[in-house]
Amino acid sequence: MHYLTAGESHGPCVIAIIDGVPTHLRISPKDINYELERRQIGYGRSERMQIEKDKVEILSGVRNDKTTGSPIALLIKNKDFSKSLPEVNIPRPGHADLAGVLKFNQKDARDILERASARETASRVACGAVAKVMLREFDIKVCSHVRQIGKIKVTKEMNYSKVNKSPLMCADPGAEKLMKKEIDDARKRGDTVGGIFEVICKGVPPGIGSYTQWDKRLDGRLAYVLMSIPGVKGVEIGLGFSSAGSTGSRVHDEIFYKNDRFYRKTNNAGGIEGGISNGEDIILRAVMKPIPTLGMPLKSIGLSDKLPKAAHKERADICAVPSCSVVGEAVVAFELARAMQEKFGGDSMEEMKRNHFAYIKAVKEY
Ligand code: EPS
Repeated sequence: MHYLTAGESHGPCVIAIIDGVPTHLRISPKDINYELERRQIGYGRSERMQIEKDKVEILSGVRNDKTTGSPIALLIKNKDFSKSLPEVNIPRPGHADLAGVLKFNQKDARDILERASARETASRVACGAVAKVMLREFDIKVCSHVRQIGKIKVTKEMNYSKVNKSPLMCADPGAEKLMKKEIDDARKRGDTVGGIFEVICKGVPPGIGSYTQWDKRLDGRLAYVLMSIPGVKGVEIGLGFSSAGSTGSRVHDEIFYKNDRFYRKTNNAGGIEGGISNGEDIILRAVMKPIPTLGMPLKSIGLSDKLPKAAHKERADICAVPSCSVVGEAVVAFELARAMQEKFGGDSMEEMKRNHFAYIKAVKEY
């Protein structure tokens, strides 16, 4: 299974093509629209989110609400479509503008930023929605929540099952209030804020991914897809960076056995050992940097005259961490579905489920 996306931020639409989805997966536009709508929530987004009301059109690969095995083409129209967009000649520090014009030999950074825009993540969420429906058939759930915005952190372990009701995807109402203030203050200063979100995968069987080759390691694959989201600058799994200051005896999760199942009382490994899922929840965290388009722009240089100028300024988000969290779920769900398909194979859902069932039985009888 893999996908490609196309489309620009202010072009007519964004598109995705998913190849390799098994037949007979029941999928409807409703499943995809639900996730698209979740991506559009968020305190701190720009007015653009009031304009767009993302809805998918399934153009191919699905008949009578079931996948046919053919490539699935998905289309989301942009309401804020414009044929005449102003040129951008002063690159924004932190954006793709400068590196992009140098790489592609462009004079107008508009040709860079229209595709580098995080608008593209709408297509990824559509693909992730298909993957989520597929994973559900194996009782696997992928969810997420926001742990930090600016300086404000969620410090306690919270019940994040109702996080969808929060405009910041935050499970801690006390922290959420302070996070909103952090965003409001940044807006007043002409500044932006970033944060940290956490993606959790529940119900993943042991044995997904492999240590046998570098590019088969599940931790590497999931970190890659998270790092591929615009603005993401770091990823950790389980205890992650804080394991550096600890010791082996405190970090590693001791092994127990009950009711035909190996299990752990801790999950510092974040559900992955040796590049393979170990049957515990997979826990990933990613850092999104503050948005680079600032109301009080940083110093830059004009592309044509090479003179010092304030960086380009336009309508932008103050904080997009909650949306990024939903995108994180999508890319993780897709990569996990891909790894599941590699493990269990199958051109139809029936075949894949048969193989999955037999494997789970063998693991229990081990
Ligand atoms: C983005 C800039 C803003 C965001 C956009 C990503 O768009 P605009 O330039 O039209 O105000 O709203 O995100 C989306 C459109 C979206 O759907 O998430 C950027 O420069 O990356």
